[in-house]
Amino acid sequence: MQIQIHTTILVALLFFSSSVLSSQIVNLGDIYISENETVSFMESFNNGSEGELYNDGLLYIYNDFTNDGVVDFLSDTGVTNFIGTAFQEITGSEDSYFYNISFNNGSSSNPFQVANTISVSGEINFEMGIVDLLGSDVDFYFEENATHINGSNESHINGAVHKMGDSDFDFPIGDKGYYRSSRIQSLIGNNTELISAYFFEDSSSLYPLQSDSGIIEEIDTAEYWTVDNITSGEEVLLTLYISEETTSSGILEGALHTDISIVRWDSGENIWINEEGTYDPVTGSVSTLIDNYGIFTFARVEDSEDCLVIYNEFSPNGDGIGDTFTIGCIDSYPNNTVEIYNRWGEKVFKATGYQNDWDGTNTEGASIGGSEELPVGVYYYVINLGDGSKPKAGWLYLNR
Ligand SMILES: [Ca+2]
Repeated sequence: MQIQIHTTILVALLFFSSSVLSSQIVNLGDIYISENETVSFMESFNNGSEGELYNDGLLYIYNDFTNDGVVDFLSDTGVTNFIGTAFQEITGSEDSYFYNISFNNGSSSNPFQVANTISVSGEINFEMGIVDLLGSDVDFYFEENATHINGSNESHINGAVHKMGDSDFDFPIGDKGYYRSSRIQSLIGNNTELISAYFFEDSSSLYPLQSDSGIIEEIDTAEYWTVDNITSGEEVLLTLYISEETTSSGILEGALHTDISIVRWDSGENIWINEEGTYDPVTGSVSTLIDNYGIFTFARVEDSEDCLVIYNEFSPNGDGIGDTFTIGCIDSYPNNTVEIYNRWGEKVFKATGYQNDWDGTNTEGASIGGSEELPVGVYYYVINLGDGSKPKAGWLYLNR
């Protein structure tokens, strides 16, 4: 039996079982790990129904972790490190609340087996090891403004991730060893909870290609995402990334990818709906505004707008090359409106009857980066052609 407690545990009541095969730590009291303190649980840790564990310091968990009581934090400082050398079960009857988490276990591809609800409010560092959520009722919550780093094929969440609040978010999700993030952005806030998961599964029998309009030519049957919005009816910009490893080869044909759309399975009609989308060659992604939710994947559609090309990089530096944001054939749509937003969702430009003349000037008084000459960076465009078609939205890169 080893337990390393480098500093004082306040009011701790620990019972140690004597069995060598099933040695574990059972907490029936209060453990408070303060900032700058380090505690390690070498054996299985069981937080009993009376137990309370608050981590504001450094906690290292080398084995299984069961919470039947209270696991929480008091200040925004704690880091809980799951760092085993064999499978680690994270389970129990009560939800566990952490500030920062690090997952780092290279003992197998899927070392983290999670069977209870986990909430993170700070940052998750996906160092090594896939986090498997066991069962459809196991939830993983990113609280408002929680973030993550280092997501990869080797480390991400396999299951349904909830994201609270309306900040931009890349869901750190994947399946069968592929990290396949979905990205959501609320250009206009008010979203309180979005949920997404990824499935690297053949969807052709569950969701066969049938569409009402007939313009969908081929579906990506190799993979799909679920995206659900608890805030009914709110619109978000959904971005999905094309992958040569997982996306159907039929979708990847062609060099320009201008015919790739995002499609949504309508479970009422049992058909795929074309949600349209614009391809971003910089990130290899397709973005579209959605206000209906469910199952999404890529499709190839009839390319009916050969002339309408959105050049989503421009360099307003006065050298005469690409100095304005240019949309091919925009003059065919005289009733168009073009809106540009910065990363914080503030409008920086708006035009009706746009004529390819915007030079990166802030015309709407946005407060962040709000000098007249907008800073280099990523912006978002929303283009409404004014012909009854769905508005087009995506990323815009401003260089100088
Ligand atoms: Ca230029």
